[in-house]
Amino acid sequence: MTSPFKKVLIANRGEIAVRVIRACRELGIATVTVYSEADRESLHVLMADRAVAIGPPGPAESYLAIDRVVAAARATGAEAVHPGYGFLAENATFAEACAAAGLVFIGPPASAIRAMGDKVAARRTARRLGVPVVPGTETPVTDDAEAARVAASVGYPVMIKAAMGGGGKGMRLVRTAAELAGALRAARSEAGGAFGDSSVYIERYVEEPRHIEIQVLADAHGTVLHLGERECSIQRRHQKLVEECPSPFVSAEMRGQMGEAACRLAAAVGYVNAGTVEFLVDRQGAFHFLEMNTRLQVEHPVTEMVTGRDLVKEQLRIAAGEKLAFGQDEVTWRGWAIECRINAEDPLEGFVPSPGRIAGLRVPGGPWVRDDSGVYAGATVPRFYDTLMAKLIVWGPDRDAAVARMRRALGEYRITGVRSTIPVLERIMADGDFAAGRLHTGFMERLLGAGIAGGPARRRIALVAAALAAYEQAERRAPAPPSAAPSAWKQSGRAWTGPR
Ligand code: MV4
Repeated sequence: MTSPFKKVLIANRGEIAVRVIRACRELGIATVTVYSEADRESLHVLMADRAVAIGPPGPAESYLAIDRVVAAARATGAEAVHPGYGFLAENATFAEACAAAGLVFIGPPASAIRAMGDKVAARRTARRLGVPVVPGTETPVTDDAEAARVAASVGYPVMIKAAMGGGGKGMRLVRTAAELAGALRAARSEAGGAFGDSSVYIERYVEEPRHIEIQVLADAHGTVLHLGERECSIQRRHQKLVEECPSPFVSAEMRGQMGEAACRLAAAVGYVNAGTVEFLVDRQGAFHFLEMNTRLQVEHPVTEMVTGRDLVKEQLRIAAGEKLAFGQDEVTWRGWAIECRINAEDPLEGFVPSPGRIAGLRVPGGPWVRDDSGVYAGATVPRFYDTLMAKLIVWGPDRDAAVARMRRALGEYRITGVRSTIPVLERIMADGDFAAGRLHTGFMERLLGAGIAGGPARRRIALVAAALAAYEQAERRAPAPPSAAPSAWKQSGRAWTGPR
């Protein structure tokens, strides 16, 4: 078998850079990574064949600096660049800069990135193709009167979203006409600040939606196919915590319909490489196109485990101009996979980042357990980047087996030195609604609202209120010193590792 490339530069860091290095190595491709001063001893640097220092810790001067990344690829003789996710992965200017420097961008054409980057244009494309979209505007809304007309016609509540946004940033829920003008102003200024474009659009609000996305693969020879769905409804503030494949809600018939819609959309914008089409699914089970992510996603491993296809290898082969070696009828789904995101965050302190040195680390293993990690014992989690340290992925013959295996694996996980999301992941896996597959986007609010212990929610809230009142009274009598050790309450919470 011939390698798609001889040498690839990975323009990323952390677990995804490691994931791409692994695929390259199995294909006989030499790897180069870039790194910032904060990542001198990070795992992707230790694992790559070569690593190039590109600047200070701030992403704007390193991982987002197009000229520095391109220069590193040229200097090391790389033929192609894999952007991972985040950073420059959905930057059309970067894709063009790679091409101008004679480098293959391992991702879609710049034109497809742009076509999907503008969410209003993407909605229009979907509608033109007969792909269901949430009722709303076909062009960005400019003045208050027009917004009021649109909102009244689609019906309240509505959502205001940034045209160049995505992933939930800059969204505003508007319940009544009276709130509209203020929300519009706030959304515009937020969008302008975050995306450099203050255009916004309006959609009818879908109550308690589920977030289900379709993985697509397209080659440069006109084949577009899908690898089914991922269920991503377990999120907190638009950060996914748990993903699974398949979704407990999706029948073979619905998978076929969503998959066909996703492929049609990808084909219409000339998509090539791996991409993901996001849908909102309402309580009646109807799906609506939301947006397309023109990159490899964090949660891609669950699709790999169930379809048996290596998405990063497919990306490399597609970028090298190879034809997809299988057809839609050869894509099959076997068993169930679940992914948990192990973030350096403190779930007992509102999920604040918990960067620092990992003192101790013991990762789970055993049958059908996959550890996609960017860290090691002794490594430092820098404070400059996102908090994802590792992903824990398990496979089982059915959903119950996968949940049991994930609970077993989380129970084996030990990380010291930094706080992690493991305790909250254990709670999700132990939850009755989760076990029953009753998932929706309000799941985490309900779970976190329920507090640390078990029992009826209202009683626990009363209990916490009483404890707080007693604490405040004690505090007034004897204020705690500023650097006091964590209270017994917090310590017991942190020590809690879930039902065994
Ligand atoms: C919505 C919605 C309800 N109605 N759009 C959040 C992420 C971004 N990609 C879109 N999001 C939503 N869009 C309409 N018209 C509710 C959400 C939403 C959500 C979606 C998926 C998963 C979790 C969520 C949490 C809050 C809001």
